Amino acid sequence: MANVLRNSAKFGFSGVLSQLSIHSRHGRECVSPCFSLQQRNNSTSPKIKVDLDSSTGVAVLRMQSPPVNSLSLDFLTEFCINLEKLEMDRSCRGLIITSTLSKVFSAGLDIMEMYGKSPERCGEFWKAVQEMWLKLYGSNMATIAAINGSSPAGGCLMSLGCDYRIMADNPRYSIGLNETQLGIVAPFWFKDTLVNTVGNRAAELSLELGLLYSAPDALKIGLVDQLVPEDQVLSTAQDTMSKWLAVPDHARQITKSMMRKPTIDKLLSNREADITNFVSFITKDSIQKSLRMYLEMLKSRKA
Ligand code: CO8
Repeated sequence: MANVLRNSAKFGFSGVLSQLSIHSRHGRECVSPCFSLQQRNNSTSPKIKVDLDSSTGVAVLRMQSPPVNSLSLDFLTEFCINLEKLEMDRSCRGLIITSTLSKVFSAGLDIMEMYGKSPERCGEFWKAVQEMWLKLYGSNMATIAAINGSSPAGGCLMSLGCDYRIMADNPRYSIGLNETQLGIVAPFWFKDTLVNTVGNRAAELSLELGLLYSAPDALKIGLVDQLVPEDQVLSTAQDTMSKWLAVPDHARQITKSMMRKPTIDKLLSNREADITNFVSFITKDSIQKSLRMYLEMLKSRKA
């Protein structure tokens, strides 16, 4: 599917749908799609697992919400609660975020959260997306994304929220803010975060074309900082973290705040308007129709 999205700039959203229907999906077993989607959304098992090593002060947060770690309201709530706990824990100085799933870091926002939902629910969802970014981008901890699979759209945003990104050196994995390919527009704070990471020109190309970059191409534009063999992503993140933690916390934190605060403040002072914009956009008939087509296509792939 990543290839489909990467290669479908010229087709737009409906093109993505038609392309999707002819691609295999890593041989996953086919069961009723309606049932499996609902089953995933209603799952009460933890979507996040956190291990804090008190001897190093480093926590590893593992996303474990099959099939693709999509960012549902439940997922985001759990993610934010865990982040807040770690933030308040004085023994925790560094955070590594990774995925337990093979081939996927996070598929981004959960599309089911944006289809057929009331404006109130959409607003609640969007507030949780904002919260995830605000907490991560503004974290006092040193943060590293250990990207061990594909990471489109909201998954890319989560990675960009970290201080450093290490990705598996696998050209089949992709990362990027591909929103325009789905006919939707990345909000200003997605854009700002990307500009802060890769610079204005690369961000402009990337956002307008909705580019998904292979891991090597992501390294070339600075979207990720380092590629390593797949089985070394986590250990490299741990080694790298020790370098970040060798810097005195207060100096690193003040510097991080100096770099990121203007971007954070921009969202904080426009938060309600941003929610209103999202709700009015996502509940438009035309956008809902596109989402419905997308969901029908997902079901038909398993019929
Ligand atoms: N949300 C919900 N379900 C998803 C999502 C998602 N984002 N992505 C995949 N799934 C589901 C699939 O439908 C499939 O379901 P089922 O098993 O029931 O058929 C299952 O997860 C597995 O998917 P794949 O078979 O495609 O898994 P692969 O391992 O082949 O590929 C990928 C994994 C590469 C992650 C692939 O699924 C992918 O590229 N997904 C794209 C997801 C996507 O489109 N993300 C964009 C979401 S929008 C966003 O994040 C920002 C929006 C900003 C909004 C601004 C508005 C103003």
